Amino acid sequence: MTDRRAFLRMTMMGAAGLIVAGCDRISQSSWGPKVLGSAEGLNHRVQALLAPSSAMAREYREADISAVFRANGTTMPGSAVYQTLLANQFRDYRLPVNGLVSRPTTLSIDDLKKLDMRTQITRHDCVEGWSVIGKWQGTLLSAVLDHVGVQPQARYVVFHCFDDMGLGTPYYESVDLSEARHPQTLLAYGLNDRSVPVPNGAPLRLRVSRQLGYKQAKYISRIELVASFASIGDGHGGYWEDQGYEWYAGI
Ligand SMILES: Nc1nc2c(c(=O)[nH]1)N[C@H]1C(S)=C(S)[C@@H](COP(=O)(O)O)O[C@H]1N2
Ligand SMILES: [Mo]
Repeated sequence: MTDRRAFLRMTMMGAAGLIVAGCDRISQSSWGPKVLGSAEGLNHRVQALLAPSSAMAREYREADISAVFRANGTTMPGSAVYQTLLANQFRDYRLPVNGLVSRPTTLSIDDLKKLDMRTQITRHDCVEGWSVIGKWQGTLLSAVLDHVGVQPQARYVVFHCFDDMGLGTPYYESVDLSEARHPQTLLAYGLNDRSVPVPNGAPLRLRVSRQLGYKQAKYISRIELVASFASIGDGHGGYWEDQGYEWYAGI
C-alpha cells in the first residue's frame, strides 16, 4: 500500500512536471482543457500546482452563446415538494444556508438578488464529451458566505438538491472554501437573460466555472457548511463522486 502510494505520488509529480513545462502553450490552445482533464491520476494537488486558486475560467462573447443550452441528468425533479414550488413559480422557494455558519439563514430568490451578483458567459463541459456556452446571472457564493458568516472549522460547502437519483438518494455536490469564494462561483438564478429554466436547474443552480458539468448542482434545496463530507451520502463529496468520479473535476 505504502509502496503503491509512493509510486502514484512520483507518477503524479512527473505528470505535473511535464504539463507545467508545456503549460503556456496548452493553456492558450482550445484543446488544452481536454488534455489536462484527461490526464490519468491528475488530482486536486496537481491541479493546484498548475492553476493558482485565483485563475479565471475563460469568458466568451454574446455571439458565442449556444442556441440551445442542452440539459443533462435530471430535467424535472419528481418530488412533491419541488412540484408544489414549481406550481407557484418558486415564489415560496427558500434556500436554507446552515451547518457551520454563524447566522443560519433562509433566503428567497429576491433576497439572493440583493446580494452581490455577476453575469458571465462561460462554457459548460460535460464529462460525456459535449460543451455548451451560456450566459449566467447569479449571486456570488462568496457574498452568501459573508452574509451568513463561516465558522473557522468549516472546510466545504455542500449543495443538497431536490432531485432523487433513485433508491431515495438525492443529488448533492461539494466544493472547498477557496473554490466557493472564487469570483466566478455563482448561485445562478438566470440563464441567457431569463430565469433558469426547469431542465437547467430552476430556481437556483451552482456554477463552478473551472470544473466539469457534474459539479454544477441543479435544483439546490439547501446549502450546508461542513468540516468533512465523510458522513454525507457515501462520503466522497458528491453523487457522481460516490460512483467513482473525481471530486476535483478541473477542466
Ligand atoms: N441536481 C442535479 N444536478 C446536476 C445533475 C443532476 O442530474 N441533478 N447533472 C449534472 C450533470 S452530469 C451535468 S452535465 C449538468 C447538466 O446541466 P444542464 O442540464 O444545465 O446542462 O448538471 C449537473 N448537475
Ligand atoms: Mo455531465
